[in-house]
Amino acid sequence: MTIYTTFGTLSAGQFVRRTLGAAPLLARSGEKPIGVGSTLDIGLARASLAGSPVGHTILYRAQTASTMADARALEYGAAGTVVVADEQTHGRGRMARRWEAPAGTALLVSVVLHGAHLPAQPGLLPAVAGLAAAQAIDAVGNGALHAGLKWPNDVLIGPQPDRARKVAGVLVEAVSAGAAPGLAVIGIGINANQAAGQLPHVPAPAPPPTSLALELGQPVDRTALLIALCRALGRNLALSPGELLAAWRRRLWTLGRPVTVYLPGSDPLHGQAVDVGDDGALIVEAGGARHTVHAGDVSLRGA
Ligand code: BT5
Repeated sequence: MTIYTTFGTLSAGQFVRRTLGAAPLLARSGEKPIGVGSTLDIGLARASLAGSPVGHTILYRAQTASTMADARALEYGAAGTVVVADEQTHGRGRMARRWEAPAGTALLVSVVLHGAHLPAQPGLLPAVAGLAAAQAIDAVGNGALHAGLKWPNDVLIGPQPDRARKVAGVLVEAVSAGAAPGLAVIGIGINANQAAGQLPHVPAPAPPPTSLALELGQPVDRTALLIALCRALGRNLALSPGELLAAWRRRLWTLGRPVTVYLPGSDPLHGQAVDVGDDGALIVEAGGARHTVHAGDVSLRGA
């Protein structure tokens, strides 16, 4: 059975488990925001990434509605241009959801890609981006953090996959304009230095949020995280589809686990995630049949 659930056919209400309100996210009384003092050094990032496939050009916004909109407005501007913001007033998740992060605490990045910079299968862009986020987290965590991926777009931190917390999210927006080569914007939000009270309330079954600082017990350098992320994105875009899929499969905590897939307009599907296809779809075995899931929400269940 094949289930085609493109983002375009979803109604916003079908998957929104909770849309965050407009209330500002404040640290709990007496709790100091960990992120204060961790400034983004855009000059250092520009110098470190000069000539790199991703990040050769960095546009910085102290505040913006969404880096996705800024990157999209660049259209066919140089592929690999990065937009980074300290604060988003309308940060976007998938399917009309919100992405929330107090000013100066997170890494909020979008990258514009087109033409030869895109993988042959656009369905593999979440792999490029999710892997890069996990690799950047590895780099700043000096091996102390163990980041894994939950299909299609969550970056999680242990201890166990079904009890892991979401430290980052990936959003891929593909734009096709007639006969013009494809255009895509990759968005990545990494919770770097939020204190516990600065993270949004996220109801189950979505994974609870965390930040790198909470996991490490100390603030992280967002500039180092930005540089590591851009380098990892450039490396992943240069991989062959086979290499990319192999690296993604190794990081996907979803594979080999019991999962529940939330599909639009139908009952949740309970099964076993067995693989990802060449096009990035998740293959789930349930009720003796193989289901190919192209978009949706997946929660990991205890084994
Ligand atoms: C995502 O969507 O995880 C994609 C997030 C992409 C954010 C980046 S930031 C830079 C770029 N510019 C943008 O405007 N967006 C991208 P999704 O799987 O739909 O998850 C969204 C859900 O995660 C929300 O409905 C909340 O439940 C939860 N959430 C919101 N903020 C969060 C946070 N900071 N950490 C963890 N979970 C969060």
